[in-house]
Amino acid sequence: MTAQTIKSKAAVAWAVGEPLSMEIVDVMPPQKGEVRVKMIATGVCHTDAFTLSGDDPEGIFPCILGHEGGGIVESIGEGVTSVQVGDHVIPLYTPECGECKFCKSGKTNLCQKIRETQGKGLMPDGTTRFSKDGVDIFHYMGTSTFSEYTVLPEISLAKVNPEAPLEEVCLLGCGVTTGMGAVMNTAKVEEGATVAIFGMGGIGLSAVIGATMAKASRIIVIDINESKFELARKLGATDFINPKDYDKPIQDVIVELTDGGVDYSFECIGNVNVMRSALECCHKGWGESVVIGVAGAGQEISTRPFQLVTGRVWKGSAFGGVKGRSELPEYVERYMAGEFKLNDFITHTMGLEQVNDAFDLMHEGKSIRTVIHF
Ligand code: NAD
Ligand code: AHE
Ligand code: ZN
Ligand code: ZN
Repeated sequence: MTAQTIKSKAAVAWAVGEPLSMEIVDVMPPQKGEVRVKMIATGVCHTDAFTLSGDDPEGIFPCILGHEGGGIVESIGEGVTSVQVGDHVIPLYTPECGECKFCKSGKTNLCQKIRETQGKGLMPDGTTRFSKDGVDIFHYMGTSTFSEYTVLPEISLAKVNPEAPLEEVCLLGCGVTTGMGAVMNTAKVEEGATVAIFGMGGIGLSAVIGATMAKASRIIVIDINESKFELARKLGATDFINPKDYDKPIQDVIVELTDGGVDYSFECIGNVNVMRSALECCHKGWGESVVIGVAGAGQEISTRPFQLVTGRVWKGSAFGGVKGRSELPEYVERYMAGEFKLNDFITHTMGLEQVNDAFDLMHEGKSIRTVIHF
């Protein structure tokens, strides 16, 4: 039977800075090459709050936020062959078409096939599938997981093991994959290396998991909220630094502590001053710093070029360098095999109606991840 427009519960961001509003929206059937997914669960990531705050140059309203989901295929559009109704899927804000210059390069996970329309809050044909009383509502990051039903391009879905609990593996749709992948794929941290990780939210804590798996000899974690250190310790962090305890630049503290600096550092906050500290705490000659945090519109990073001339390397990482369709299912399998846990991260669960509370908990530093259950 051909799919019809359906009514869906959704948390709509009508305007910058306003609380999300619970609405019943219309969700059109999936068009050619698209898939409609019934969401089962979604995490709330700092990037959702970042876009809602107005700091995201690509923020476009009204929209339906959310990009860390897990769901089940409800219907498929014309020509869709790689998933079928009933498949369990994780939405991908970094799709994988397999045929664009980026996908073929073997050098990046940043598929560009639909990047332009995705950045404008639209499906690849330039239109939206969401509306309320005839008013169009934009997509977000190509995923819009804060809706009971959402529509995505086929290339933006990873098909995963149906045995995996979607209420947990949804976190692999962003945070956990991003942190682990940045350590393992982007930096390729090796056994015995020293590591500094700035920011102990979902991303930084996942980087701790990655560094522990890589058998780093020292994992130094830095946060201004010391309540985050307990879980960091449990996941394998060895040293804990609150910058507020020092009256000198934190990079100097780390350089002294590590006989010249760390081999690798990761910025998981989105603060350009911390990005500088993260670079400058790296060892002369070889230290590498990876920017993961997303900074607001108009902000820029700076350092003395001498820092780079003398061998430090500054890099960035999106979605942990992971190619979603071909590599994410393997992360799910590794989770199923018990290589890492996800429920440590889930400090709160709630219904979509409470999603604004999830943002409050994040801003108050009280949550790691809130998972919304539909
Ligand atoms: P979060 O809010 O859960 O965690 C941020 C942590 O940083 C908190 O523990 C906070 O106390 C700490 N912090 C804040 N200011 C600090 C400072 N000056 N010094 C030390 N610690 C400080 O956020 P999250 O969900 O873990 O996301 C972290 C960042 O990563 C955000 O900028 C987010 O947008 C970005 N992100 C990037 C990618 C990517 O692919 N590059 C993916 C996901 C998230
Ligand atoms: N739209 C913003 C940048 C936002 C951003 O950097 N997004 C990350 C993912 S954050 C997930 O929580 C990303 O992967 N970016 C790569 C991409 O292609 O968007 C801006 O500055 O315009
Ligand atoms: Zn995210
Ligand atoms: Zn591609």
